[in-house]
Amino acid sequence: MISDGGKKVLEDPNYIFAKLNISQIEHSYLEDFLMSMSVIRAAEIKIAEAKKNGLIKGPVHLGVGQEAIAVGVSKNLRNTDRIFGAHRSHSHVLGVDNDLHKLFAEVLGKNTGFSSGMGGSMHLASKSKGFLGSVPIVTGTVPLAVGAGLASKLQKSGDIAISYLGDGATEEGVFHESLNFARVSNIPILFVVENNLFSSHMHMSLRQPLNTINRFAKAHEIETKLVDGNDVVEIYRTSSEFIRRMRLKPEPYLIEAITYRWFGHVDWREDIDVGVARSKKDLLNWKKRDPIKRLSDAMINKKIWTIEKQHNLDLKVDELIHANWEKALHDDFPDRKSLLDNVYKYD
Ligand SMILES: Cc1ncc(C[n+]2csc(CCOP(=O)(O)OP(=O)(O)O)c2C)c(N)n1
Ligand SMILES: [Mg+2]
Repeated sequence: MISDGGKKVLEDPNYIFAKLNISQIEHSYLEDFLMSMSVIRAAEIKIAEAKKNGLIKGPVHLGVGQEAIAVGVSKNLRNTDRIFGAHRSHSHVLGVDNDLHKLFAEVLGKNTGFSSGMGGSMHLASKSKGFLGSVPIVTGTVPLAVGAGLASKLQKSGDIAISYLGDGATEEGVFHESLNFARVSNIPILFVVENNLFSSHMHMSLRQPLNTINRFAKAHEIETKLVDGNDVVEIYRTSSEFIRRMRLKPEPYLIEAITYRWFGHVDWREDIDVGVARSKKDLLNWKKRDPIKRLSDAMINKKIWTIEKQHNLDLKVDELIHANWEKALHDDFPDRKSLLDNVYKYD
């Protein structure tokens, strides 16, 4: 656990969060982080609104509040890396492929989507950018990512694998098998655990003796770091260092990023399926730890950003969302005859 003066820990909603340390990071990187997080946030809010209005048929798992993690990690990745997500993966795919039109088309079931409209929110893929897939089966992609990392090692390409997973996913047996195999085989894989403290409606405290999970990495002799998941710079720095080392010498690493989702487990309501140990007050406290505002504030404080620039960025994001949403809305649904295409096949 990371302590704050010995009193509060990161996973405590009352934690008095540290100011972002943005020194020694290129300004262009900081602006990129701000832009990417803002686009992901706005895209998910658009999806929430469309789900509420009945435009989206399938379930959507939104990661509003958790944007810093994928954005910080993705900055270190290249198209030939092998990235896997899960059921809450809009940020994971947008982190490496900012094609909003394809995401919107996919959740609307249109044939121009990331998965030709056949998968919806929980089956995203963008092979050309290295995002090899996301599926709703909790922990289902973790061993696949290990295998993909092993392939990179055998090919001596210097490419790595990324496995994004939640705290709940660490409670499946295959997660532990994956850690063990990755360790004994020295596989270049970075496990990125987004610990938002909930598995569906259940708080960590009802499922585990501790609210953090990095002890599982330590048990398998995997180097790990517990980070503030709402601090994009800390995530970038930590993943950057681990990934630099992995490319030189294949080895697994694990980042545990403590965060919180603003919406309920699924769909647009803040209060649905949130279960025990999530009060309005906790949510409000976590919103104060907004990763986007924290970065913007830190940049304004350092006089490398202004309120006006922030306003212009917000306008630009709104335009992007609007244009891509309208385009996706007008696209076609897949032809009925194509419904069995791509079943049991990945091009
Ligand atoms: C194997 C399996 N078991 C249960 C479920 C139902 N389920 C879907 S998401 C979820 C919670 C996962 O929690 P976590 O891994 O922490 O991810 P988060 O939703 O918090 O992002 C559960 C139990 C499932 N999809 N797959
Ligand atoms: Mg979780």
